Order: sequence, then C-alpha cells, then structure tokens
Amino acid sequence: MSDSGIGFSVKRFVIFIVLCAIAILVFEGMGEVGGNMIKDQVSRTTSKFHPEKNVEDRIKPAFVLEDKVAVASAASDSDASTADLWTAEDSCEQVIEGNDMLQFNIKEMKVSAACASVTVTLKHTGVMAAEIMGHNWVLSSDANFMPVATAAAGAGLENNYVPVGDDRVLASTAIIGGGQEISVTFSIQGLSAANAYTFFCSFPGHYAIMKGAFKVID
Ligand SMILES: [Cu+2]
Repeated sequence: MSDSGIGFSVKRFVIFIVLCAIAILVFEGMGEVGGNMIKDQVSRTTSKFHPEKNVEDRIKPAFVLEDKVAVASAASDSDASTADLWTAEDSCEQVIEGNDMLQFNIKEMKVSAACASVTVTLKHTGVMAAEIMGHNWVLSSDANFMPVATAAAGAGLENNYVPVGDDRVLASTAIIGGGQEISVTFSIQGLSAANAYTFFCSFPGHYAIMKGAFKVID
C-alpha cells in the first residue's frame, strides 16, 4: 500500500502537468485573439487613409440631393406638371447648370425654330476642378450622340473632350470647372423640328447621366 501513496502523487503530478498545458494553451489562444483584435483595429483605422483602400467611402458625396431624386421619380410617374421642373423654358437663350454630382439641372431644352441663333450658357455650380469634375455642353443628333460621346474620350481634355473637326458635333462649349461659366452661340438653321437631338457632357463617363433632349419647335 506504500506504492499507492507514490502512485497517487504521480497521478496528481500528471494532472498538474496536463492542467499547466491547458492553461498555457488557453493563454496563448487568448493572446492570439487579443492580438488579432488589435491588428484589425489598427488596419481598420489606418486603411481609411490608404490611397488604394476604401476608395468608394472616400469619394462618396457628403450629401445627395434627395429632393431632385424625388422629383425625378415623380416625373416618371407621367405627371406633366412635375416633369416641367426638368424642362427649360422655350427660349433662344438657354441656361443650364452642372454640379459636382454629375448632374445637369434640366433634362430637356426647347428652342423655337424661329430663333436666329441660340445661346446656351453652362454654369458649373460645384467647386471641383475641371480635370476632375469638368463639364461641357455638347449637341448632336440623337443618332450621333453615342458615337460622338464615345469618340470624345479620345479627344482629351486639351480638346475639351470634343472630337476635332467632327461635323456630328452641332455645338459645344469648352470644359469648365466649379464656379465657372461658359456660353456658346450657334445657328439652328440646319436643325429640324422633325429630328431628335441630344445634349450632353462629353467629359469621359459623364454622358451616361448628364444628357437631355434638345427640341426644336415650330
Ligand atoms: Cu460633365
């Protein structure tokens, strides 16, 4: 029975070793979890300013013109009175605004065929530079809109993103940046009320949103 005392303490010793091992594993595990939490926190905080990370979050506009979106959806509900908010008055002098959120303030321009000439004034109501958020006003026939808009990117900023010597371009202004304004005056003698025309901004990528109908009315 004297062995039982030793056997008992050997058992206790083994249990003690096992407990120690478990304790070490648990502490290591906790250390790793804690370390990863700190690593995560650091990467989340610093990556906010990393030039290649969270780009979407940083270019997200600080606010969105909810009212205009509401008007747009209301207009699509075939409500003629709200649709008029997007349509400029029939005039030989047209004023249109572009902003930092890729928007023109109107979707339709109407000019009388009787106008000796038409002047379109584009105002950039934003603050961003021409190289980043520049806008212009370009007119083409509806049919030529896509081909001209596509060719425009290749023309480069030095040509105001307007294809040089391209007679599909019926009128165009230079590219302007925030706070600037520019006008173009042109004859509409060659235009017809029977044809559809599109005005748009030819800054690369903008034409998808920044476009509208240009209507000549008899
Ligand atoms: Cu633009």
